Amino acid sequence: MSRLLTTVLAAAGLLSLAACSGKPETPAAAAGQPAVASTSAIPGDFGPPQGEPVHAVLTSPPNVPPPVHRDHPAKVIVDLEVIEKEMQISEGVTYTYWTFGGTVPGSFIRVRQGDTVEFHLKNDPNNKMPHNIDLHGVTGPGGGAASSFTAPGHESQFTFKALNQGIYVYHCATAPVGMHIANGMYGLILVEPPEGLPRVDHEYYVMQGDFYTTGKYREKGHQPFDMDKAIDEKPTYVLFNGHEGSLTGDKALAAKVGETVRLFVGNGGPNLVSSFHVIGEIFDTVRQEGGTVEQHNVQTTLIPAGGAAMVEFRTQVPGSYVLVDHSIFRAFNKGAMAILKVDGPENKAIYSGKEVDAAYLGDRAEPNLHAVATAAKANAAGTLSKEDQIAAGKQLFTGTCSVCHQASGEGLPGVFPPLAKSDFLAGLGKDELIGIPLHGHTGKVTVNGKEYDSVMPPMSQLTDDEVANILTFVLNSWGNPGGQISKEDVARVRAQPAPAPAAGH
Ligand code: HEC
Ligand SMILES: [Cu+2]
Repeated sequence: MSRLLTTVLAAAGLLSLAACSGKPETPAAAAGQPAVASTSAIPGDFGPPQGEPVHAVLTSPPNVPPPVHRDHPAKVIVDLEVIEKEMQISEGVTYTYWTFGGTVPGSFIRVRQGDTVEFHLKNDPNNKMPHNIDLHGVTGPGGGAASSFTAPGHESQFTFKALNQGIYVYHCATAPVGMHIANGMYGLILVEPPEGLPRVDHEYYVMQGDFYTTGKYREKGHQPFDMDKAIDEKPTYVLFNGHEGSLTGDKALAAKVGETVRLFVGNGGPNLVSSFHVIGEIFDTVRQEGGTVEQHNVQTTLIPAGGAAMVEFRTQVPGSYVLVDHSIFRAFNKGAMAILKVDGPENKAIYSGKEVDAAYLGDRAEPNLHAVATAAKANAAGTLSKEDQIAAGKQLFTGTCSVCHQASGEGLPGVFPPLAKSDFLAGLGKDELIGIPLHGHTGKVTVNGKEYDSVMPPMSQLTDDEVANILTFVLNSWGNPGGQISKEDVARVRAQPAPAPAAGH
């Protein structure tokens, strides 16, 4: 509205008034645009496309297409195909995603301000649902949604001029809109300023989204979408780039010491706002909300649902930098974690040493849950052996219990009791043992002649088969008495009321 007004005033030559008052303003500057000659009265319109039409380079996350490097507006053709497909959301857990281009988030699109974009949206004939696209970088009703409604096996076309520079979310807007977005239908389009963005060594594409499955976090097998959880805004997963572990282990983002990194960080939602933070880095520059104002020296930047930001920093010391949503349960208990691995020489003057703490990240840094997935499959097939359970339990123990009881099971003197050759553990009945991870433990315990009086928090986020596998591993390790716990045993104990905390405190 105000831009329109400015444009109208400029056309009438009325802005000279502002110039006289010592505050020169061009329509372009008023709209936060660089002062590039515009051939029409509409800011960001640099005239008709010139030269042969070009096909946009589309990339899958975390990759970003190369800079445009063009000094004139062009006609850019974007070909995007909607694909519905089953993929892994977490180790051993599958989900039916709806995608723009086969990935979550969808293909990254990069154009130049003033470009005329001819958009082709295809809906794969094997798909079951109609889809469309609303690009926040489009000026026009629905951001293209109404013009792009496409049934399976069809293709739609519409054209828009990219008037405003910035980093914009696109998403499906077909009813039920929330469900289409929750299934992964979002991505980013970058509209470069005419002169391009400042050069950096690495550009990466990271997008957060919240997911709603009928089963619990990491509950194995195929998990359908849960509409009730979505309406209540209670996600099962909060993820970067659509899958747990999509940017960790050997898929981590990479840079070298002294290099500059630009992250295009989007948030597809559908519900949550992201408190985007990189553990161990300070953002030198943030273009918050994807706008043109640059903010400096930022620790955590808010990325609204349906919003994006450009985040830039120079790496100074090597190590693993952890991208999180600093609403921190989402990082440690719902998957919102990614890694930027920086290689290069130490600089002890900047930072003394001791890298990522394994106990801080647990199995999250390098998910290695293949044994867990194997056990889940065997479980489903009814062929689960004690050996499968022990192998899976060992992985889960590393991620969950070893922070306190240590990988060796020896505990920490005076703080965390040992599980290795624990006489206390050996004396417990099956149900009492199962009750410890389910309900936690408080009050005095004496283990191998030493007294502990501390608190073990309940680990009720673990599923029945996870608890069964962990305890079977513990019972069969470090000189403990052996035995086997089934998931049915755990379900039975979980259904019982929690016992009162042990006497003695
Ligand atoms: C946050 C730290 C922490 C984590 C994580 C933790 N425990 Fe514990 N655990 C404790 C503490 C502290 C005690 C002693 C509590 C007390 O003083 O009453 C304890 C006690 C126990 C005991 C009884 C004492 C003994 O040594 O035999 C068992 C069994 C046990 N934990 C198993 C587990 C298992 C299995 C897991 C993983 C699912 C786990 N714990 C995770 C801190 C932890
Ligand atoms: Cu859709």
